[in-house]
Amino acid sequence: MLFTLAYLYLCPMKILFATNNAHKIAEVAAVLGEGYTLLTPRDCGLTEEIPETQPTLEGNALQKARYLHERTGADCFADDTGLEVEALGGAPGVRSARYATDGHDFEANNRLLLRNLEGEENRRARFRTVVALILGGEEYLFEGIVEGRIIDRETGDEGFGYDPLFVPDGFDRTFAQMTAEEKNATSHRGRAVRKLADFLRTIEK
Ligand code: ITT
Repeated sequence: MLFTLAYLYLCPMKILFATNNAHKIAEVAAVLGEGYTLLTPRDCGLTEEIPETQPTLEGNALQKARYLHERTGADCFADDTGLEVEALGGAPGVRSARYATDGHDFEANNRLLLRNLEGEENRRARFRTVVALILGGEEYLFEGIVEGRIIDRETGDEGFGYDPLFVPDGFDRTFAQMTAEEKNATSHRGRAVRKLADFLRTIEK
């Protein structure tokens, strides 16, 4: 652990991402590109689930980033994402991971979403990502939104979570029918992380 922390300080292009979600790591690494190496909590010897108990995406993103920063002292960032469905008053929103169960059961979440939208004509929805960055002890937030609609059955095998049910505006395919590059080009996370990357580039100059 000491070696990892020392290594972090010596290599400024390495940055800690407060997630254990492998899909997110792959998406964010692709957007940040070769200039950055992402490290995860596991790389710092932290294997526990990082708490996210706040009532907002902003609160959870900050909570996750602070949790990691307090334990490592390193610059780091976290992302919290929610699917906000218009006809459900913005649900599942901040509860997207635990919509159907206590765990991250993607299939159960998707089934419950379809059940709750049965017979509903308004299928408008959006993904919203908030990225919280802690850099040099200062906190920064970046937001990314993609508007779209929920279709009536799961379609596609790529991505994760609600991707098989979400068709972004301007497309006739779900995120789960897109390559990682296509999803990143329009997605909530892609948009938020590009803002993060632009900010990091201005700081480096
Ligand atoms: P970490 O907290 O460890 O980063 P997580 O899976 O808990 O990972 P979030 O709290 O940010 O991630 O996301 C809540 C849920 O929203 C997640 O479990 C998925 O069901 C869904 N979700 C997040 N990003 C998504 C995406 O890009 N596509 C589809 N569903 C997504």
